[in-house]
Amino acid sequence: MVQASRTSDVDADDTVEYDGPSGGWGSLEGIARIFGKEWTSPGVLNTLRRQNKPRGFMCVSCSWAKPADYHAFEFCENGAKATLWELTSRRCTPEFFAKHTLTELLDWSDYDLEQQGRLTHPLRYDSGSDQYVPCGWDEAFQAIGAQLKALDPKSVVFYSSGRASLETSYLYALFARVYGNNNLPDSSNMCHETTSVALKQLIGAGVGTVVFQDLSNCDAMFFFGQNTGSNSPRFLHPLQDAAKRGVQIITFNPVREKGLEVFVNPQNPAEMLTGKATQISSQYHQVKVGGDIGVILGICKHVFAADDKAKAEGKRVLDTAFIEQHTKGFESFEAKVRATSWDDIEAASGLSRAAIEGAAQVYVEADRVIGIYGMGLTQHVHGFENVAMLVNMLLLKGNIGRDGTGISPVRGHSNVQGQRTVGISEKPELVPLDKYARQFGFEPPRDKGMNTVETCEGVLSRKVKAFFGLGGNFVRAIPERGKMEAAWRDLELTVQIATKLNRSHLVHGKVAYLLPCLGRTEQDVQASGPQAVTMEDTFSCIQGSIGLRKPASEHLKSEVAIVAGLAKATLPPNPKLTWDAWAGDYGLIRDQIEETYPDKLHDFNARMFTPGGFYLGNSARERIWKTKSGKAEFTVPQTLSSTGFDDAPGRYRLLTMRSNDQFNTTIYGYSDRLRGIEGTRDVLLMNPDEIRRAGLSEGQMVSLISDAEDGVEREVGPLKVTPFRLPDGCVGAYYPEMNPLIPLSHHDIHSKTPAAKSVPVRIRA
Ligand SMILES: Nc1nc2c(c(=O)[nH]1)N[C@H]1C(S)=C(S)[C@@H](COP(=O)(O)OP(=O)(O)OC[C@H]3O[C@@H](n4cnc5c(=O)[nH]c(N)nc54)[C@H](O)[C@@H]3O)O[C@H]1N2
Ligand SMILES: Nc1nc2c(c(=O)[nH]1)N[C@H]1C(S)=C(S)[C@@H](COP(=O)(O)OP(=O)(O)OC[C@H]3O[C@@H](n4cnc5c(=O)[nH]c(N)nc54)[C@H](O)[C@@H]3O)O[C@H]1N2
Ligand SMILES: [Mo]
Repeated sequence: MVQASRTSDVDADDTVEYDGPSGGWGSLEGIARIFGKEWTSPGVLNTLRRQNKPRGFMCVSCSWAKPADYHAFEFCENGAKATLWELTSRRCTPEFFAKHTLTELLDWSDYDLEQQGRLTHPLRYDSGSDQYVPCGWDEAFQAIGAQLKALDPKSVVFYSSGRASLETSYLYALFARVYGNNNLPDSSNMCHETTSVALKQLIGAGVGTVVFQDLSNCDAMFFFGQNTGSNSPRFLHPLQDAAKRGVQIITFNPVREKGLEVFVNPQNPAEMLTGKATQISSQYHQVKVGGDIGVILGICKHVFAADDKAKAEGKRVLDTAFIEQHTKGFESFEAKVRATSWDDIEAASGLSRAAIEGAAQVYVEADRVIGIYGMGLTQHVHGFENVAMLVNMLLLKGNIGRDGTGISPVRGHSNVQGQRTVGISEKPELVPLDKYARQFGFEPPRDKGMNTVETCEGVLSRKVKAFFGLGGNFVRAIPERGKMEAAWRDLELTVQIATKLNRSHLVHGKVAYLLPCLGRTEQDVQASGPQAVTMEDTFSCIQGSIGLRKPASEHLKSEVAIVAGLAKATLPPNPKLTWDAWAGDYGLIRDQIEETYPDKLHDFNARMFTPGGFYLGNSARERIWKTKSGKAEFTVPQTLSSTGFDDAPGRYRLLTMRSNDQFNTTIYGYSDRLRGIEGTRDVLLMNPDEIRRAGLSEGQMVSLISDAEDGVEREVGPLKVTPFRLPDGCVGAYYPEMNPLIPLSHHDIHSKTPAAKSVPVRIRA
């Protein structure tokens, strides 16, 4: 095996570990294990062959780029799993619901619920039998519409998960606003909201500045808290190319993630036969959970020291011209960095000064640097500061707005970034409401709506009366499960639009509907013929997607048709709101989107099949800073730890993780192959020394209790103590099982993103 690490802080000997590379044969076996022979049948292979290609369909898993010069198979292990999950031959029919009450199904695991397969019929909750019973579409629309008309619009919430297309999202947001609110929380509120808020404030653009080509033009990449091997595996190809070019890849992650260590390209027969792996990270630093502010501050401190030295020789490390012309707040940032001691930096980060300086020297020497990150930075109480520190670091050497440089948040859901582009937001200032008013002849609500955490608060305080879920699994993805599920029962109305059964469909309001929709792989035929939809990837490129599979059931409707049907049944007639025509021809929806957003989405219908997608542009990439000051802004960190709580004896930092066998709350199976954890998700990961210090032993069953100082009892268990290479003081366990431990108030201060990566817990033996 290739030795990936130069800096390893925890010994591998006594821990569970997978000794294969990411990719390779293991990834093919990973697919076969879950789907058996089903996955190599011709129909399925033909579908997979069209995945992520021009005029094909865009993967329902992550939002990684769909490049114009694609591979023969432009899908990865987990993209294939996500597709196959939708293509399953299993069906969750009215007969299934006739056999099980919802109370009974509450005891089923997430895995078992989704294993029932695709939903086939629109369903209404029958309180007499405590079951879902089939109902007609029109009956559902009329009943929901009548109830919405009777409710105060401000008490209704329209959630969306980041999978719905641009066309659906645009109509959904329009429906909410004409109805009378901006209550449009989305999965991004639990995910990269930190990014949207921080980057908007600091560089004037709420999304990443990097484009796909930059990956081929950079000299170094700094990777913080993103698990490429499981969550965006197609990213491993450009990473492998970069590593082979000699690009320095410097990783900071409390977990030694396989995909960031070694990779065998499953599409390269020579690599597959010889097992020749590429080392991905040139340095791998196991930072303490919540230690990134300290790390990056240390990097910056070394940059200043190197700059002092260079000055003596008449040179500079800092890009002083850039700092002068383009930034604000440099002096106070510099003062703070110089004043912070290495002792404090080492304590906060859990890394040695030498290790941080080793990483920083790469930054000093590289001309073009990209900063990449995921949930490891965003899901903390001081997540904003995490992102701000990465911006600070990049600004020091003008690493934003040049080819081969920039900041690159790796977005999650396949269209989560796109939903924001077309109006899904609870923040009215981010949406061109005046345009909506003119275009559709109504007065849009101007007051701020509820985001995810505020929705939860509203459900608890009974201010929220009705909840719509456009996809997703809200009650399972949010924190504070105990209180939330109980309060959910008091909602007057819940409506879920979904492909598969999940827990959010069981935890329902007094009146409840479950409306089954087409998946993205399926053919969507409307009045004007077969339809296409569009998605935006993590690099701000928009591309069309066409499904060709026969729908899972003849009773399914498209998401567009469902939203249009609900809107029509709810809203007073308005000749400018042509819901039927829009549902009959999605090209007409794109015309409306173009009218609302002419700068970015002009010629939408003509450009939607541009190979590789068409680029929306990014002002910060052009060094136009749409911030309050008109400059890119340095931030002075107020703390070195992003956890938001103090260390205390017996208190651990819990990081909640995704396995290689899951997509968010969808559990495909019980193998976290790349981490060597097999057969169960009920584990508590901690390093062997920590196990001993806590007086525990390997294999012992324990539970975790929340250590928030709010007096609420929260406990999850039993969990099996499992030795795993993690820094001292940190423990790991799986999302969503651990969500009951996260207090609702434990979120990023600025964006309210739940702080799922550093939760204060204690162990109960
Ligand atoms: N197969 C698959 N693909 C997915 C998903 C999925 O569940 N399964 N989910 C999709 C979605 S919605 C999203 S948002 C993305 C999520 O993708 P990621 O952003 O990769 O999110 P996570 O897997 O939650 O964890 C990120 C990494 O952060 C590390 N980490 C935790 N705490 C810290 C810290 O304090 N500092 C640092 N530096 N690192 C830390 C963890 O060890 C982990 O490797 O993936 C998307 N793609
Ligand atoms: N502790 C902890 N909590 C977290 C996180 C964490 O890392 N740790 N991560 C957070 C993040 S990043 C996110 S994005 C959220 C995820 O939160 P959500 O996006 O709400 O959850 P998902 O699990 O992605 O939703 C899965 C469900 O979507 C439905 N579905 C699938 N495909 C379709 C479709 O095409 N149309 C429709 N209408 N429905 C469909 C299926 O019914 C499936 O059960 O969770 C957050 N919660
Ligand atoms: Mo996400």
